[in-house]
Amino acid sequence: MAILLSTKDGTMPTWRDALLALDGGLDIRMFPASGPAEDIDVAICWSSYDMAELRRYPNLKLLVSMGAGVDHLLRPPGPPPGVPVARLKDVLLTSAMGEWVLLNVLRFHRQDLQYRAQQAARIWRELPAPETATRRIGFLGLGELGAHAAGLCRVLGFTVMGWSRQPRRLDGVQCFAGTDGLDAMLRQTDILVCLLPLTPDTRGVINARTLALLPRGAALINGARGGHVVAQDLLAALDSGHVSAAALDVFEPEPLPADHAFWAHPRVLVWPHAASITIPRSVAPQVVENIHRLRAGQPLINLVDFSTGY
Ligand code: NDP
Ligand code: OXD
Repeated sequence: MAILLSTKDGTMPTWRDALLALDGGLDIRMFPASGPAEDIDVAICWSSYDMAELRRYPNLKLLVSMGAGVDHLLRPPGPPPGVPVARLKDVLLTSAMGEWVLLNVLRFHRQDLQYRAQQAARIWRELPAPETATRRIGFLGLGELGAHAAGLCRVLGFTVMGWSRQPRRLDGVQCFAGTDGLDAMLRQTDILVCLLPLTPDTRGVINARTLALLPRGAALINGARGGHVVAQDLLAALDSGHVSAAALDVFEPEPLPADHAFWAHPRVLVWPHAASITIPRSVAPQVVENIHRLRAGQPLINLVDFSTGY
């Protein structure tokens, strides 16, 4: 039994060492040196991996995402039939996303883009300072990341709302669900934060229709996946002034092409999918636990529900 590791460039040895530190007996093969195909029972992959390749391993029993998202593993051709997929849930992943969301919420709330533009023009001018409680932050997605980031915004005193698939109850957060709930939340959202998984239901959720529901001057923060945003619709909303600014960490495709309008847009903050980066030593315990559970015939943890896609 062996583990196939295929990670982002350069991180493979770090992943291998983090797993071996917990169980020195693991047989870890770093792609493409996978050895005999029959040996592989677990594959740990990121989006650069060619999923069709997985069909080569007849004894594959578990596929592990190297991130919280699993859209890269589920899109066609998807995992081989019958092979479950595990995602990562990790305190450092969650807290780093919280920091990134807060950074951008505060930039927009405190009009940092306007002050930077004033600085470039050497303009000394005080802008109106809205109270925190009057700033309404709407979260798309109230899962591991969304619920945590919403909690941070609440602690700072913002008015916080959130939208999920199933109705949720979160302390101090006004919760919405379903299509009607989405529209109702958007109509009162000054800063929209997307932390949804990318699924057939959520692809393109930020589009001309939904952006138009936001109050004029609202801002967008997308830390989820590029496929959630219809880029041309966002650019049109930015150019018309309906959307005042956007902080974007994720794009479709990635890397963001050099000639894409987002790069040079004065009111778009571009990040290179770095809002929250998986730290192998932090996530290794849950991966090793799943490997042990699999081989002992025990129930696996953090499994993806194929019926919802996350
Ligand atoms: P979770 O699975 O824990 O939470 C997903 C949330 O989205 C849940 O609240 C879920 O609703 C909601 N949701 C899913 N589908 C729908 C829908 N159709 N309508 C309304 N709500 C929906 O995910 P995480 O919080 O862990 O992660 C979210 C995403 O963040 C990841 O999938 C990944 O794409 C992205 N990510 C980005 C990173 C980066 O660095 N940029 C790093 C890590 C993750 P319900 O509560 O009802 O289930
Ligand atoms: C993730 C990511 O899904 O890094 O964890 O985007």
